[in-house]
Amino acid sequence: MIDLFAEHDAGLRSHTKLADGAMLLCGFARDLAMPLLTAVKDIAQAAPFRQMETPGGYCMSVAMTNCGALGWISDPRGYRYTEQDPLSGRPWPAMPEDFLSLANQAAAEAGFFNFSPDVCLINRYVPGAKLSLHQDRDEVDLSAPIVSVSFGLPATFLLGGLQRHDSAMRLGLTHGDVLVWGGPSRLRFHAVLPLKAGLHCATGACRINLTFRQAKPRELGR
Ligand code: MD3
Ligand code: FE
Repeated sequence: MIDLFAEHDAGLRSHTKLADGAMLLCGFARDLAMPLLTAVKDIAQAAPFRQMETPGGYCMSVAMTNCGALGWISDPRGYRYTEQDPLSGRPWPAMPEDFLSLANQAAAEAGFFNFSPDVCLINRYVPGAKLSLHQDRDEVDLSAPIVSVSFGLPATFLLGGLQRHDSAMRLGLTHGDVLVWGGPSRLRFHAVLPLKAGLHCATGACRINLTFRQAKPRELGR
């Protein structure tokens, strides 16, 4: 039988190079949404989403939690990675196998092999929540890429340059989209515009973003 949707489906999974080292994999994680979002629910039972305080004294509009050997946190003392969730004093929940393999496959698809993240930062956006223009530079080994997976409500993304005031490209991110950036794009500035209200069948009234990073230096011989 002829699959009338094959071409359409392939179109929804196209890969787009955004810049040197920056790749958009449209719909790459779509088929994994249900198991991954179920895992997010379990992680959030052990390590609840919370709005962190910035060193400048603001409360972040995005709610965050982590899984993996390390987790990213912000508090009045600064940004850093910790082995324990400061809310409970316990280690962050383990990173599920399907998180790891998705991140590794997406990185490989973009030309970064053997990506083995030790952190998955989980961001939850409700309407109005945003991330201001920033660089991801709290990681020791900047040679590893970052993989970002979007679920639920769509968001508008700004992809800037290596200088804060460089012009930025506007990008729509929808359910199942995966971004990989590394190499010469690893330190690009980026931002997420305030989320628009809506409902998505997979997440309800929010957007969930998984950001996979290698925060610690890789051990020799691994
Ligand atoms: C840079 N979170 O947590 S992808 C973060 O949507 C963060 O929640 C984003 O930025 C979010 O620090 C995840 C951000 C991103 C995407 C593509 C890029 C940054 C990029 C491409 C090149 C350079
Ligand atoms: Fe970032």
